Amino acid sequence: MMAKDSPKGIPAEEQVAGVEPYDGPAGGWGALKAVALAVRDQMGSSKDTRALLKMNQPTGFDCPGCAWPDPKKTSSFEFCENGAKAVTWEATTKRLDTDFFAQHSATSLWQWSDYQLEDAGRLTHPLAYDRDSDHFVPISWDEAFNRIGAGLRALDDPNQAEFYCSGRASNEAAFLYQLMVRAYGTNNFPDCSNMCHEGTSMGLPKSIGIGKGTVTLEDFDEADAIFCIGHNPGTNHPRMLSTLSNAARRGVPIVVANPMKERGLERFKSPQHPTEMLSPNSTQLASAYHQVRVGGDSAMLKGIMKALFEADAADLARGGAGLLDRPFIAEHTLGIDELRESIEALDWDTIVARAGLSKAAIESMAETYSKAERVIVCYGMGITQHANGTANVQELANLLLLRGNMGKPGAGICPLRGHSNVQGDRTVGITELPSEPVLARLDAYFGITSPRAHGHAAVEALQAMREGKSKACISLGGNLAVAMPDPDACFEAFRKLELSVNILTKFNRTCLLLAKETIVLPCLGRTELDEQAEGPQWITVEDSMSMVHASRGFLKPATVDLRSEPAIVAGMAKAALPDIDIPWDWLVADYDRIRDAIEAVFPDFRDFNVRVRQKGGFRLTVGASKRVWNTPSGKAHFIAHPLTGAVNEGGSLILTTIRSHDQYNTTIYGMNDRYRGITGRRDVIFAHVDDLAELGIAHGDMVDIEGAPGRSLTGYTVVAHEIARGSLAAYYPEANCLVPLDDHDRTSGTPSYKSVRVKMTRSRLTANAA
Ligand SMILES: Nc1nc2c(c(=O)[nH]1)N[C@H]1C(S)=C(S)[C@@H](COP(=O)(O)OP(=O)(O)OC[C@H]3O[C@@H](n4cnc5c(=O)[nH]c(N)nc54)[C@H](O)[C@@H]3O)O[C@H]1N2
Ligand SMILES: Nc1nc2c(c(=O)[nH]1)N[C@H]1C(S)=C(S)[C@@H](COP(=O)(O)OP(=O)(O)OC[C@H]3O[C@@H](n4cnc5c(=O)[nH]c(N)nc54)[C@H](O)[C@@H]3O)O[C@H]1N2
Ligand SMILES: [Mo]
Repeated sequence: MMAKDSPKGIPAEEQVAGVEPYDGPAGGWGALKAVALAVRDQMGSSKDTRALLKMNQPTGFDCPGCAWPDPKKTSSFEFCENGAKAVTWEATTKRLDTDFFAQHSATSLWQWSDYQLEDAGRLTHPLAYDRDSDHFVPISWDEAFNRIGAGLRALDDPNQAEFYCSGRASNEAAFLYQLMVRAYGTNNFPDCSNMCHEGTSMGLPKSIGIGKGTVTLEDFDEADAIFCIGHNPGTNHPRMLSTLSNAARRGVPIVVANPMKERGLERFKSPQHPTEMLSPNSTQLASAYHQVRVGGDSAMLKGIMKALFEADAADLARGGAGLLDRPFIAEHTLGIDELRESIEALDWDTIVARAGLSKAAIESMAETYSKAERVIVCYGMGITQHANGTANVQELANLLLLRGNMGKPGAGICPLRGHSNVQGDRTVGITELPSEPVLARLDAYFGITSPRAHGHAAVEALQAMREGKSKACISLGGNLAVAMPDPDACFEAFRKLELSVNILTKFNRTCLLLAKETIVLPCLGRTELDEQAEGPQWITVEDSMSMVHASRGFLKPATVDLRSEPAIVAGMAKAALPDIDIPWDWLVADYDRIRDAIEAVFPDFRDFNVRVRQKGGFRLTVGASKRVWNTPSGKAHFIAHPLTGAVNEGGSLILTTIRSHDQYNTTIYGMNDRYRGITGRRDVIFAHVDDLAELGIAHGDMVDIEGAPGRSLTGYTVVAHEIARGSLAAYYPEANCLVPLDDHDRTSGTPSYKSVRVKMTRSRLTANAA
C-alpha cells in the first residue's frame, strides 16, 4: 500500500513508520493529553485520580517520579506529565491476582516485554516460584519470611549475600534495611546510585568535601547564568522546566551541552501558565545549544577552562583584574597551578576534535561563563555514565571554583539525581563503604557489631554472583538485572543464585531469572495509606537539594495483603536474625521511632521528628554551600585530570543509551518518544545525517550495530536526528546488551552506559524484511 504524504509534507517515499519530526514545544497540550490517556488506561474512572492533585503538596505524597525539589511557595498543583504517569501507573486499577499467575507460566512470562509486564498491574500477594509447575504460586507472608530467613541462615558467610536498594525506598525503609543487613553481617550494598550519580558521590567529596549538590531552588532565582550539561529535563525532571523558564524570562542565559537536540531544553509551554497554553507562544529555554560529541565533555570542559585562562591572561595584560576569582582561590582552594599547567599543555586542535565543537563555540561558552557573577552548573547521566564519569564531575567543580561559583547565592553545582530518594538512601546508610563513626553509633544504639570490611557495589555484586561467590540477592525495589549492563552476564548471575528476593510494586524481568528459591514480595507504593500497629504512618525523603520532607500516602492500598517496605524488612530481619535483639515490631509500629534512631546514628538529623513536621521540612547540612570544605585539608581542591573520554577510532561511532519520554528506567509506559518524534516503537538508532551519508546508509534503513566481539543489536531502524557527529543514541534497557559489565568507571564503578564504541552497518536482516 502506498503511504500518503504526511501532514508535514514529507514525501511518501521518505516516510519511515513511526518517525515524524515533532515541531511543538515541551509541555503544552501534548503533555495534558498524554496524562489524560495514562489516567484512562491505568485508572479508568477511579476516584483515585485525585491522587494527582496531592502530589508534592505539603500534606500529600512525594512524587515518585524524580528528585527535583518542590517549590515551597506554590500551594497550587505543580503539573508534571511524567510525574503524573509515575503516579497513574502505581495507582493503576489493574491487578496481578492469583489467577494471573495460574494462567501464565514463568516460561511464558519471559516472552513478555517490559512494557507488557508493567502494564499487567500491581502485585497482590507474596509469591514463590514452583519449579514443578513452572508457575509462581501465592504463599503466606510467614512462609515467605521463613523461607528467606532459612536461605540467609544457610549461607556459609554473610558476605555471600547481596542487598540491593533502589532509590524509591524511603529513609525509614532504607535505614531499617541497612540495620538488618549490618546486623546480619555484611556491607554488600549494591544500589542504584552505583549506576547513576556515583561519580558525584565519589568525585565531589574530593573537590568540595561533600558528594551532593550545593544549590537550593532559591539559588535559581539569583543565578545569572545556568549551564545544563548532559541531562534531559523535559523528560526526566519536567518540573525543572518551570524553574528554567522563569530564569529564561528573566533573561538569564541557559547554555546547553548535549549531543542531542532535546526539545525540553529548547522550548517549553507551561501547563501552569494559562495564557501561554492558550496562545501560540512558548518560552525559549536554551540561549546557546552546543552539540558536544558523545564522550566529549572532558575536552569541552577543558576547552572552556583554557579559554578562560587565556581571556584572564589577556585581561591582566590590559591592566584588568583578571577573570578568575583570585581572593576566593587564595583563601579557599588548593591545586590551581597543577590544573592550569595540565590545561595549558593541551592544544586547541585536540580539544576541538575530541569535543566535536569549534573553538569559537567553546570560547563563547567561556565568555558567557565569565560574564556572569553567579553560575549554576546542572548535570545528569550524560556526565556520569562514562568510564571517566568521576573525572567529568570533578572538571565541573574545577570550572565553578575558578570563579568562586560555590557557596554563594545563585551559584553552585546541581547534580540532577534520579530516583526520588536515591540521595536519602545514601544519607541513611546504604553504602558499601560506611564510615567508622556511623558504624560506631549504629552499633551503640542497637547493641550490634557491624562488619567493618567494605562490601560490594553493583558491578562487584554481579561479578560475585556470576562467579558463584555470592549466592543470595535481596532487592528492595528496582529491576537490577535489567538495569545493569550486559544481560548475558547479569542474567546468568541471577540464575545461579540459591535465593533471589524482590520486594516490588510490579512484577518485572528480574523476578523471572529463576534462582533455586525465588520469592516476590508485594509492597505499598508512595501513594498508598500505610497503617501500622499504632496508626497511619508517613515516610520521609531527601531531594536533590538535600531537603528532607514528609510524604503521606492516602489511597486505599491496591490489596489488603500488601505490606509496607519497613514492615517487610522487619519481617525478613526477624526470620533471618532470631538471636539478635532488635525490637523490629516496635520500630515499625510507629515510624517516629525509626526517625529517632536515624537521628542517633546521623546527627545531622537533629530534632528530626520535630523539624520534618514543619511545612516543607528542613535542609541537611551542605558545608560547601557555606564555603565549609570537609576535605582533609579544609580547602576545596582543583583536581587536574588528563584528557579522557571515548574516542572515535578506526571508523567507530560512540553510542549513548538514553531514556524515552515514555519510560521510567526499566519501566516502559508506552512506545512513544514524543519530543524526538518517535511513535509506537523503540527499535531505533539516532544518527547524524552526515555520518549516514559517509556510511552509505539512508534515514529509515535497517541497520546492525556491532559493539565489542559478540555484542550486537540487529534490525534496528536508523533515524537521522540532530545529534553530534560521530555519535549514536539508542534506548535503554534494550541497548544494554552492547555494554560490557567490565566497562565502567574505575573510581565510581558506574557502567559506561553512555559511551559504547560501535560500528554501524546496513542490516543483514534487510533482505528478509524486504
Ligand atoms: N520520566 C522519567 N523520569 C526520570 C527517569 C526516567 O527514566 N523517566 N529516570 C530517573 C533517573 S533514575 C535518573 S538517573 C534521571 C536521569 O535523567 P537524565 O540524566 O536526563 O538521563 P538520560 O535520559 O539517561 O540522559 C540524559 C541526556 O544526556 C545526553 N547525553 C548522552 N550522552 C552524553 C554525553 O556524552 N555528554 C553529554 N553532555 N550529554 C550526553 C542525552 O542526549 C540525554 O539528553 O531521571 C530520573 N527521572
Ligand atoms: N543502558 C543504560 N542502563 C541504565 C541507565 C542508562 O541510562 N542507560 N540508567 C541507570 C540508572 S541511572 C538507574 S537509577 C538504574 C535504575 O535501576 P532500578 O532502580 O533497579 O530500576 P527501575 O526501573 O527504576 O525499577 C523498577 C521497578 O521498581 C519497582 N518499584 C516501583 N515503585 C516501587 C516502590 O515504591 N517500592 C518498591 N519496593 N519497588 C518499587 C517496580 O516493581 C519496578 O518493576 O538503571 C540504570 N541502567
Ligand atoms: Mo538513576
